[in-house]
Amino acid sequence: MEYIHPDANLSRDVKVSPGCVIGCDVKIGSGTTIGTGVIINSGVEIGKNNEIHPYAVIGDTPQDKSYSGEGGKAIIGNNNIIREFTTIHIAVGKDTETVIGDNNYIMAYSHIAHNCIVGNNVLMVNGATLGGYVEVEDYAYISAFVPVHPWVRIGAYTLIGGGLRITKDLIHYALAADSPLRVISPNFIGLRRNGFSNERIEDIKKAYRILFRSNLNTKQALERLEEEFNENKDIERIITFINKSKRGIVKGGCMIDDIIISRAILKRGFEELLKATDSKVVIVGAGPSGLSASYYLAKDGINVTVFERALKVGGGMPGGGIGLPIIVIQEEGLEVIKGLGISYKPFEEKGYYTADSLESTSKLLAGAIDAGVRIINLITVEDVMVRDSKICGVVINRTPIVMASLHVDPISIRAKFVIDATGHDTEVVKSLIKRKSIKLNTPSGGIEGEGPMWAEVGEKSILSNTREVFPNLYVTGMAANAVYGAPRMGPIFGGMLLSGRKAAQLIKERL
Ligand code: 48F
Repeated sequence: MEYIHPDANLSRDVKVSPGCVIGCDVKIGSGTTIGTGVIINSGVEIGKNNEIHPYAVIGDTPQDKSYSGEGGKAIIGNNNIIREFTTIHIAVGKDTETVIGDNNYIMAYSHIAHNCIVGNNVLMVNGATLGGYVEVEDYAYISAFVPVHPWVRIGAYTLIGGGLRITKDLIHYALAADSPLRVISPNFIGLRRNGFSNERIEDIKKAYRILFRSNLNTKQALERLEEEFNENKDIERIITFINKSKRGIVKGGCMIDDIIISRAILKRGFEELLKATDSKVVIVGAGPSGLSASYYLAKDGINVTVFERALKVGGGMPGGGIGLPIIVIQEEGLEVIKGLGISYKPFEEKGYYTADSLESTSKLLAGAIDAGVRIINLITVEDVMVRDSKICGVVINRTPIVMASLHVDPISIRAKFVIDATGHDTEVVKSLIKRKSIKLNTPSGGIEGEGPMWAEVGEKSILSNTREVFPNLYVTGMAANAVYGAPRMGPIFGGMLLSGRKAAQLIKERL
């Protein structure tokens, strides 16, 4: 049997199921149904057409130590659905209220603490829990088992992902997820469902970008919003909401957006290529000699671009000898190795040192990049530019285009000096001498061709072969020996590094 206090004021058509207890001075409006075992305590006013499901407890005393029986209220509007075992408490403080508006759907096991203010059309999924004094604006969607910290304010049309703790104010229209909670984007689906036009959504998106994606702090971002949005009610709501915030707002954090990733790649990638179009020195090939030359030039503040055909840089260095990741350095090369912080070990025979080929490649590369070298990979230099019988740039194309032999035109890059560091293939020099009129600064006027393996001679001759082979075109590394007809030398790398350094010195003398 139910118990209804004689002083309770229920409209005539209110349906009360068995096992309910309804206290003194409770008011319940027409059309409301009350399920089995519901308890509604003194101080509660409920409007029309609400559905209150079994075992909900409405109007119990606040779970707040400061409450001393002063008798606050809980006021509930119309058309709410309040599901099983929901608890809603009266307010702390005389003449104060816990308020729930209209058309809210409060699912089973939810809790609305003392002094909360819940607007209209709010959805609280099972187990959502509002601490004391929480304010929830219209159309907010609070997913299952979200604990909301006392005093937090949740703006209208927001969505908070399931099980996530919210301890700061959440601005209007936000979709919040992740732990710790962050604003992912505007709640696009919620906004569209609730009839927001594309223009309104676009403006909200722009405002979010200013708030969460610019480098402005909140104060600066609010100023920018005020400047940029004139009489825009949606944005004004956000501004007012943030200005009133005492707890601070849930921040945007770093949002991962696929299109922003694309834009970042395109913008920076093209910026670098654009800068490369006017380089002081272009080095073709990011093998050891090319990287070494680039390092010594950039260290002196010279604008250097290295174009590398391959995906990976380092040329023949990372492969060491027969794929064992070890290279040999002779005494003379140690100075460069030490300068780059590469570790080395003396071998049993005097004057030979070994180093890890991967460490050597990485440190050489890092040294060059730190010095300011611009290295662009997957670019093949397929020709040179010549004016007044002098080299004045290179012609480049994307390696995949070249590999696929596609008929796609290349573009030109200006440079005061070019270094051919393409190794055995001497590709830059080869592209130059395709023209019959061209004569190189070699005994035959052409490429002399690389000699068979002979490290002793190869390492000695490489420095004298590192020179200007045609006006403004230098050769370094294995390309130098191949052009001037000296031997190859296998996995000994001191000569390559010193050759790069010499090429840099020769050019610096002319700048
Ligand atoms: O071959 P590679 O390492 O040349 P290196 O600096 O060093 C030679 C040693 O590795 C080794 C040796 C040791 O005694 O003899 O062979 O003289 O690096 C040359 C780089 O140039 C790139 C190529 O992918 C490699 O990474 N390259 C070649 N042709 C082009 C190019 C081109 N046309 N455009 C851009 N990069």
